[in-house]
Amino acid sequence: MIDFYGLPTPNCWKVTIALEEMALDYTYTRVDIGQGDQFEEGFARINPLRKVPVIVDRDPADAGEPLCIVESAAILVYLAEKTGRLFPSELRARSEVLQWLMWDASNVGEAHSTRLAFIAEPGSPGAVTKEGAAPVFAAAEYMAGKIRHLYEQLNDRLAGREYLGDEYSIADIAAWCHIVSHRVYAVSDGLESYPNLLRWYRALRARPALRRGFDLDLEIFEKIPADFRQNLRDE
Ligand SMILES: N[C@@H](CCC(=O)N[C@@H](CS)C(=O)NCC(=O)O)C(=O)O
Repeated sequence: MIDFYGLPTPNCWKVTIALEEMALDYTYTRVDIGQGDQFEEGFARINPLRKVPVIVDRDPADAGEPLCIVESAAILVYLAEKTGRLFPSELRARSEVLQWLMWDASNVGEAHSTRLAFIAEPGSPGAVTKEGAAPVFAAAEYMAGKIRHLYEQLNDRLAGREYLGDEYSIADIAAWCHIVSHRVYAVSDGLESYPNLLRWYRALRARPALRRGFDLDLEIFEKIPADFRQNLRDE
């Protein structure tokens, strides 16, 4: 059994989608970062970095104490190695998946959250401050340029291929979870300018296990502003 701590955010969907794709049993504990749950002492003992997602594997392969893992890319690799799924074993194929996973981990999440921080009205999801600091449009535009470049890189990679690696893998899950938010970040109304990316995005969205992972905690999701929610759930 895996204990998963998080809430509906791109980095957390990576984990719930992988858990669903790999058919692993898991519990869910909501950590409401909007309410400051990540700063509670109980949670800090699980993750001193005070971020989600976190998993605790109560049945690790070494049969030892429960094992706690943080950082979404590290969690994806851990789950893939535990199950032997969605991460090829052949040297070159494995290296390619790892490269795209690292490409995602080191570029995509931060670019998106920084862009959102600069466009969000104070107090709205993703805003840097609950009150005070106004949107900073020059910085937001700079980050939009960076994100468009990342979309172009994905679009180029996906020309003539179905997935980032040879087969569907943890690298696709990681990247998809940020691309699903393209409207929220107001970088693009749709993905029509990136036809390969759009085809891949839609094909993955049709996977039942991915949809189950993406449906994480719809109850809290209902509490975020309707336009924000709609921008995420629109097909
Ligand atoms: N690099 C980390 C990023 C984790 C992260 O930024 N998590 C956000 C939610 S998606 C968080 O916990 N934010 C709370 C905070 O920064 O106080 C990962 O990939 O897991």
